[in-house]
Amino acid sequence: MTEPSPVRYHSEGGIAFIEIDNPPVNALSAAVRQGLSDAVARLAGDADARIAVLFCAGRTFIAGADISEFGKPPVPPILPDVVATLEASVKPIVAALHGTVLGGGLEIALGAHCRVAVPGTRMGLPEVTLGLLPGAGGTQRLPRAVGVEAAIDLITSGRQIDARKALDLGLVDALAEETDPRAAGEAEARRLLAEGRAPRRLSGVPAPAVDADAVHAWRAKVAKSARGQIAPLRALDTIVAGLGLPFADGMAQERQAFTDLMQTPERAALIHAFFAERRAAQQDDLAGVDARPIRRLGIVGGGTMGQGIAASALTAGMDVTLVERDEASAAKAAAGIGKMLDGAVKRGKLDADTASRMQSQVFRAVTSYDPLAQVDLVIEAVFESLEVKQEVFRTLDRVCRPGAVLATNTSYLDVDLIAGATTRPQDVIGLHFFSPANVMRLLEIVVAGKTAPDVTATAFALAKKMGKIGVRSGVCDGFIGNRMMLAYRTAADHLVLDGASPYQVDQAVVALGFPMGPYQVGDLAGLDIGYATRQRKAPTRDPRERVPVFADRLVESGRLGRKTGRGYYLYDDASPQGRPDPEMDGMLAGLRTDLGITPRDFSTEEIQARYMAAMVNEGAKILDEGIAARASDIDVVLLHGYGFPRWKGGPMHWADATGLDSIAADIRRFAAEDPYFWQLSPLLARLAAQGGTLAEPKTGKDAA
Ligand code: 3H9
Repeated sequence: MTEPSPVRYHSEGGIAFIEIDNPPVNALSAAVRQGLSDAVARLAGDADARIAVLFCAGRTFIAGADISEFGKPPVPPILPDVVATLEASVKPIVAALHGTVLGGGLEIALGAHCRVAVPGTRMGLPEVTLGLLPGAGGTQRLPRAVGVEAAIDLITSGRQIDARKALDLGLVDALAEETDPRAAGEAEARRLLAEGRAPRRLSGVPAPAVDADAVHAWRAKVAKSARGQIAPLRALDTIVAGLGLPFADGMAQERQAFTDLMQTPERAALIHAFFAERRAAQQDDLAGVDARPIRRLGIVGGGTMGQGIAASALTAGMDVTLVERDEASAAKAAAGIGKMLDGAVKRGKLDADTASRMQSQVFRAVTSYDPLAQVDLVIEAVFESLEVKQEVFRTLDRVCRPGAVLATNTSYLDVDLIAGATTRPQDVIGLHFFSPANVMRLLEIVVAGKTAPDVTATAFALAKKMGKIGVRSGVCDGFIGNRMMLAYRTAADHLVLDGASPYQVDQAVVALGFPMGPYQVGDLAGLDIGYATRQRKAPTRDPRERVPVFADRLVESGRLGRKTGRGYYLYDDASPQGRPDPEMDGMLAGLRTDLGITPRDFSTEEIQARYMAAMVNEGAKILDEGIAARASDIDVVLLHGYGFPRWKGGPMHWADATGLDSIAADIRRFAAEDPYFWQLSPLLARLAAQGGTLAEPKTGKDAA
């Protein structure tokens, strides 16, 4: 039996209605492409129809090509041909837009002869965010619709614009007042019929003139912001080259560029990241488990983290009660949250009235735990000490209603031990937000030994409600992200002990695509935090563990990082982002002499190999121990919490793409010098030997 087409055709009153119904986002699968071509052919022969309305069922107009088809052989009809067929129609076609009109969806709309958008429609060409460029005429038709500069801006940034902006640019012809796309399209079609308007084809519009200076400036700008990515520059070149060519030739070179980019590792990595983010929320063991209702949120602790969580929850429409220890701290927290909401207003994320209503009506800062008796979920965000947190949880256990979810925002501590302080460990879970919590999208959901399934489901529901990406982690020191960070930071410290300068390490890491190196991050966070942890762990430290004595010396001489104007770097008015300290080399040389270390030279490649190997090795251990359920979850954590370059897909994807055998060989080589730190993950060793991948590790049983 053949599947019904996802494209329906129906005509009445002189108008043909072409409706795409391909949930969830009307992506342009092979069946949709075929259905659209068939519909245009039918329109040509339909004696009753003089014009057509193209619209979509469900929550959005077409959100693009079907990404899941990428990397596979293309199935005809290919999208550029479908757009050409649509544009060639002798009867006008009105595209009626709603939801998010993206990528190939916008290219289809550009092939139509008129575009009308309902309120709330957003549109863009996000292909560069997937390592591609618009490959169905977007680089050729968009400049003809909106001009060269606006087209370069939209295509090389991949950003979305709203319908009002689209109207101003000339990307849409009209804004509808009604929200139903079919009705909006019909009204527009009737207007065009009354005017007797012929189809207006963008391919027939003369290409706008190119201003060489402006293009030069754009190139410099894109090269800077695209750092490490090839698609944005290729897109820019494709737009500009097309302007000097006949339309068909412009299309041919766009196709070539699209096909070239499709073969790149950046495209594979970016699409991996796209699906990894969505897969993180899929939890097979929670199928059919209902989340508990969460409307009212409690927060204990109004420091930077508590404030960020509060602002994020308020923006998500939740009612928030924040507990602080005294009036002054409560007032300070409230003021901090007010500032964050004002920032959201300035960035256009929130309107001013809503922000002020949130602060006066749905938010309260209190100094007693009693109001927490009303909340559905409470997040503890106090000082990172097990004793302090256990005390908070004993109080929450006394105060909160049965069934309330009790969450800790600890970033390292044992959630089982925190849950053990209550009489209801099944209600306790870790919710590790990242700072600033009102901006960072990552949320590690730490499921403890006794956490009930519906509590885990509630945590995922909360992440979704707050617009965050929840990633599940088991309990271990530092969970997924901080445990991995400790590993690669340690590898960096060993490099510095053995002869590299912190600046050389930072540069090598930035060259990999991270926004900052580990010592720049250290200066920003404050060097006293790591120092305190090292002091605490000193009595139980394994004697084989190498200590970054240089970091201790910095702190002991009062150099705590940016906040004191000196850390690894020097900070002053002339160099607010920091500049290398000329005394650093001398300090390190003296220290190596004291420790009896003969310094060695490390190349950039060697630094990068060690940094990445430490990260991958720890990730493989995390996967093997079941702390993370899948490699892609680890990638999402590093991409969204630790600045891992998105166009490399995350450390696990990077490792699979690089080859596990070469990484395992590197680790064995490093282990010859330091067998304690460089203990090869058994999973990595096995996969390397079998030619397997971390993305699909065979379990012990399968592998046998
Ligand atoms: C392109 O168009 C190339 C052309 O220029 C040239 C071609 C020749 N394909 O995000 P959500 C799935 S490149 C396949 O959770 P939201 C998604 O995986 C494309 N599947 O919802 C998820 O599945 P599941 C340019 C897709 O409401 C489900 O839909 N377009 C696609 O938060 C719901 O997605 C883009 O880059 C797709 N194109 O956000 C747009 N899109 O339920 C990419 C989504 O199994 N998409 N899915 O996990 C988006 O930005 C968001 O999905 C959107 C909805 C804003 C549309």
